[in-house]
Amino acid sequence: MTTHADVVADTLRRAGIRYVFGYPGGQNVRFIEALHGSGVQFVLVTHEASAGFMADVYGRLTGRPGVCLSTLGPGATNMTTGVGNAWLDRVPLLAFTGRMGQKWQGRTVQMQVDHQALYRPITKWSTTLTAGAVQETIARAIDIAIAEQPGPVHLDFPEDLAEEPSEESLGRPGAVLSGRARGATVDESALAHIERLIRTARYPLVAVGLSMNRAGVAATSALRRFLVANRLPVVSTMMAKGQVDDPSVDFVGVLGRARRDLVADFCQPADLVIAVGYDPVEFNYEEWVRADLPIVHIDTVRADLDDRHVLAAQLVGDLGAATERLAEISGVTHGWDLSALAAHRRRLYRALTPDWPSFSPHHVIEVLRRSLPDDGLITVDVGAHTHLIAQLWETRGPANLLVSNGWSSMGFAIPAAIGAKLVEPERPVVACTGDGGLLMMAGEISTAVRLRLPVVFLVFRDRFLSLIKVKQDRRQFHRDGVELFGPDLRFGDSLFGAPVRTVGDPRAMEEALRQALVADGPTVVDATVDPAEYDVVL
Ligand SMILES: Cc1ncc(C[n+]2csc(CCOP(=O)(O)OP(=O)(O)O)c2C)c(N)n1
Repeated sequence: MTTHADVVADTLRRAGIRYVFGYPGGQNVRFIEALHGSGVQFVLVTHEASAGFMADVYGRLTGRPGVCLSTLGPGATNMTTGVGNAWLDRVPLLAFTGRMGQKWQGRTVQMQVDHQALYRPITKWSTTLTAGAVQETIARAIDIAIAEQPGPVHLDFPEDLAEEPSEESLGRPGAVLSGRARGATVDESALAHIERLIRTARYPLVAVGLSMNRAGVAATSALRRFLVANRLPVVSTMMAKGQVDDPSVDFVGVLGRARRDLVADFCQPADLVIAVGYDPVEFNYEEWVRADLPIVHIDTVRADLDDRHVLAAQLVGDLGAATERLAEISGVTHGWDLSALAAHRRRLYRALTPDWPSFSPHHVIEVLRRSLPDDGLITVDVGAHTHLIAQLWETRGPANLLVSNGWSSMGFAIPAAIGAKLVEPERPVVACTGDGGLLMMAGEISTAVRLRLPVVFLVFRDRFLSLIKVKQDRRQFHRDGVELFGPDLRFGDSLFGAPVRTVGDPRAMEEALRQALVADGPTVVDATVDPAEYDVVL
């Protein structure tokens, strides 16, 4: 007998999906049983938010929707934090929630809330699977999830439907991925107008954003050709950094992060902003572009800009096609002093690496960079350490740094690293997290132990929610609610069986990383740092 749950499992497999990350309730057991042996592996996590984060990373790295699963009510609410990440970081994802049988709809029932109302604000579509339309609904959900801008779709899966026999035949043609929905044409008149604007500007500045991460390697290289041929200075958001922080490119720095004032100083003369794949969800135009400074917006969706700002032109559509055409523009003359750019980069580096006597966050970042191979991938949590990593870390490639920045959720890095290691087992993967982020997601270290995943969990252990402490200190407020634990707290030698290596200086950290990067299971590198430098580097 083929159940509706079998049909779901088969449809996911045929869409090329290999994992469902989740935390079950009684309502999901038939679905999990259907996944058994189906080619789609169920990965148990320790909190549903992690299931969403892992599915998000699966979506980022593969371009196919990541899939997560929870039970109803509290499982569904827990999972929203991870699903929201895919919503604001623009990642294709399918979120399945179990539900009571159809006869209980609208009744007062233990654990039951309105899942559609819960998921509507953080998904592109929220619906319920129904008999006879399972393959069609999932195929549509996948198309919606991957269409620009990508995002999550929520699918409620009633318990009785999962159990019932289905009339749908497995592997029915036409019910699988129909491919990424992308237009490949370029609006010629907008492009010609943009080229005129670039050629007449005296100080054209390029800004790159996270949509470029979805445009593929050919688009990255076309963008770089355009930048190199014309020697145009470029800024980026944190998520897009890997697109352009390359020695071949005139990279100024990351917007809105550590020592943003120095980046802004260099950009001061700009008289045109050419924004490529710039998604304001990471950092609004209004936060850094003067109202009189014209903006050219090239993205998959229209610009979100207030009326005081000048949108000089916009080119909306496929970024692969747009960047290819930009790469044809050469011989742009401008007034930027590129020797001043080299001096600016040195000044920025010095400002981010103050001569500090104690073991400090920037030392941790430098040791990690020296220790991690070029193809290494880091996932980054949210906190003071994030600001410093954003500006200081050399990414050495577009898909080497994963962070939650549209959603900006603490707790991302640990599950994200687990998801990344499952998708790309050959690459070294390091999760960089504050101690606050660690405490939120510590349970997932047991997931890495169970799956025997050699992930390095690098903790910036500074005892505080430093980003919030810095904000309190600057306003001379009390340091209430930001101290996580006292100086004497010890992590112990292992966490759920993963060795913990506590380090307090660069040499010890280098040695700990050397061992962790060749280990056959997870390691926690517990870097005890002095957060004092955050007062000057942020
Ligand atoms: C889920 C969530 N809760 C709260 C915040 C607000 N927040 C941003 S950074 C931060 C402090 C992070 O502390 P920690 O993980 O120790 O990193 P640190 O700032 O010390 O580097 C907080 C509370 C958030 N972004 N996400």
